[in-house]
Amino acid sequence: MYKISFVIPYENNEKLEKYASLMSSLGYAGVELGIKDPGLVDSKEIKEAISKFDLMVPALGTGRAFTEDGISLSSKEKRIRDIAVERLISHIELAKELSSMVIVGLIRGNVYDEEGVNYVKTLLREVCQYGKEKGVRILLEPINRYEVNWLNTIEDTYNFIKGLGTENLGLLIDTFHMNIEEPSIASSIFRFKDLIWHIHIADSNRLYPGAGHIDFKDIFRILSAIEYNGFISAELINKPDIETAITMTMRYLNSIL
Ligand code: LER
Ligand code: MN
Repeated sequence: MYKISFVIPYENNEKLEKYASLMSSLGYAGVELGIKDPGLVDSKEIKEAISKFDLMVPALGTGRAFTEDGISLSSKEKRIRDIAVERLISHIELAKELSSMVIVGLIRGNVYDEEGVNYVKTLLREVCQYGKEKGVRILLEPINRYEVNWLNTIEDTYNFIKGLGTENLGLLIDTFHMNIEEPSIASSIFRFKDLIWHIHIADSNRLYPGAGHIDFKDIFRILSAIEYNGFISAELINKPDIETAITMTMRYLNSIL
């Protein structure tokens, strides 16, 4: 039995409750939230909404700070790097309330030189230390080359994490990115299994699983072999609409699991 969740961009509780109600009726165990600025949301309200439907929040996504506000840990501007750290710290505060992990994906930013890499190393260590004090784990996500220019493969990201020497930083792997970057999805999962703490699924076209050509049966075979017991969270382009994406994802997973 896998714990399945679904990623939604958090806007307000009305929408959260609407989607959470559908998810819970379909057998989802969690809802993953993409939050631009946790300073602008009420953790109690979110907690109330998700507990009504008996859902967990396995992880909080932080990428909207990058895509919508241009904020990153690798920025040349100290002011922007400071804001990125502040955002991640406030995500950690919220994650503590919701018993979630915090995702570092696009918010790491692009790097063009050693200085950029060093900014991310130093700041990520600080953020992880803060997470450790709060009992919150952080996830670093390999993302494909068309969205960010480094840490594209699981191997590179794994080595980067090991090099940092942190205890509470693990891998979030995403089938959409793996389909582009990994030489073999199954062998990458197998090789780096000890740090895989969270999984995003989407098909090759970023639509719901079953809408493209990723071999999910093969992926689930390897997840079963490594006894993966974390969440599997669908992170999709929600077309034709979010209700259909939520429904079709579970329908497809039920048909192959
Ligand atoms: C974030 O989890 C991700 O996978 C990126 O593609 C952001 O869009
Ligand atoms: Mn992802």
